Parts: sequence; structure tokens; C-alpha cells
Amino acid sequence: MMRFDVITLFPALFDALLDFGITGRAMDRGLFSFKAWNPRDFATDNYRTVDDRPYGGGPGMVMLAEPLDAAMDAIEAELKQAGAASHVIYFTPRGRPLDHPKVIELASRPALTLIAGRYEGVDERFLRRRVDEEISLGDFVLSGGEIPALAVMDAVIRQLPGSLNNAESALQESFVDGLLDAPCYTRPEVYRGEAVPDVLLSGNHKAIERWRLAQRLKQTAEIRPDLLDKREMNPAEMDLLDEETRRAWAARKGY
Ligand code: 9WO
Repeated sequence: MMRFDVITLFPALFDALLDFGITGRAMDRGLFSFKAWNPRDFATDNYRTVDDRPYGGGPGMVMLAEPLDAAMDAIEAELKQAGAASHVIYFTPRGRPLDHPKVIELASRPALTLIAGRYEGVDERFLRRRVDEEISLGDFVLSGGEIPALAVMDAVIRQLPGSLNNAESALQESFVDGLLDAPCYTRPEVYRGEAVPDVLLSGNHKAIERWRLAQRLKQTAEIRPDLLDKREMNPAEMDLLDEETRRAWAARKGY
């Protein structure tokens, strides 16, 4: 069973993940365990202080290293009992961007320790000593690392064997090959004047698969050409692109 330990000032934020949907079901199935650790419980002064003013001045407060180290010591003591080594992640915009291969790598580990920062950040000396890697979800700033921690847990838990049923597994294969998803439609056939593309009602499964791949290639070329840079396109795939998208793609590649 995979184990998640999360250091957070707001453990209640993680209830949603454990109670609902695919991740809630994976919890019920015993695919992972979860424990939240509140640095406040490891503060030793009467006020249970977890933050202090930044050296060098400036607005806001910084998380103290001491309560975080004490929480980490407690986690590592439990992991040692269980015979597992911890892999420690801090969430910050300065981290390495998360992608699917990283999610797969994280899902192969027996235990992850996730640290969610608050205020203006965490004392750098704690990060240098105890964090194995810093991960970013994108170039934006949040009020805390909890939502990135939840996002990583969600992405990792769906990769655990037994987490998805067959239909769900088939669905998620799309991003794995480096292309964006095809658009999807459900009833009614005409919605507010807009019809479902004919091919999807044709019953011609070969034609439907060809259309879906063409849509995925077109959308990826237009919206996320950087994804195609890593992947390249074979001639059959190029043939599926419309003239305009093919020309735009060729220009980008300098053909
Ligand atoms: C904020 C920040 C901003 C610019 C460059 C580097 C930075 N590091 C941090 C930081 O570590 N902030 C702490 C965690 C404390 C304040 C809330 N935190 C946070 C993490 N805000 N936004 C994130 C985050 C994490 C991963 N992906 C996107 C945003």
C-alpha cells in the first residue's frame, strides 16, 4: 500500500480527496494510506508559533524550520518502522514542472512526503536539508502548497494498480501518447442549434478513430505545439492534418 504523509497547517483541506470520487474509492480499496501532520502540533512554545518575520525585511511571514523539522522527524520515525524510505517534495513555482512521466515515476515509490508551504514561504535552510525535489504546477502563485499536493495525490492515486476500472483506464490512455484529448459529445444530437459531428453517428469505427486522431493532432498543433516538438509526427499523421494546420506546422518546424 502506497503511503502519503503531508505536512500542512490545514489538514481539513485533504478531506475532499479522501471522501469523494476515484480517489475516495481507492482509499476504501486500501490502495494508499494518508496521514496529515500539522507543524503547529510540533511547535514547542506556549503560543505554538509556526512562523516569524523575514530576515532582510519585507511583507508577510516565513514558516519556521524547527516545527517542520520536528514533523519530518516524526514522519521518518514512522517510515523507518514500516521499512520504507521517504521521498520528500515541496511545492513551489520555482520547482520543476509536473508532467505525466513524473507522475508515473512518483506512483512507483512506496511513500511520498508532501510539504505544503503557507505565508511567504519556508526557511530555505529546511528546504535545502530535507527536500528531495521541488515541483511546480505552473507559472502562477497560490496561497499555499495544499492544492498542488492534492493535485499530485490525485494524479498519482489514479495510476495505482486497481484504482481505475476498465472504462476509466481506456480513457486516460490519451495523454500518455503525448497528444491532447479529442472533443467529446453526448445527447442530444442537436444542442442549441449545434449538431454532433456526423462521423460520430455513422457507426463506422475506423472512420471515428481516424477523425478522433485527426482532431487530437490538430488541437495539439494549434494549442500545444510544444507537446508535438517532443514527439514528432509520422507521415500518416501528417496526412490527417488539414492543409492550413499542416502548413502552420511545417513553418514552425522550418520545413
Ligand atoms: C512562491 C513563489 C513565487 C515566485 C517564485 C518562487 C516562489 N516560491 C513560493 C513559495 O514557495 N511559496 C510558498 C508555497 C508559500 C506561499 C504559498 N505557496 C505556493 C506554492 N504558492 N504557489 C505555489 C505553487 C506551487 C506549485 N505550483 C504552482 C504554485
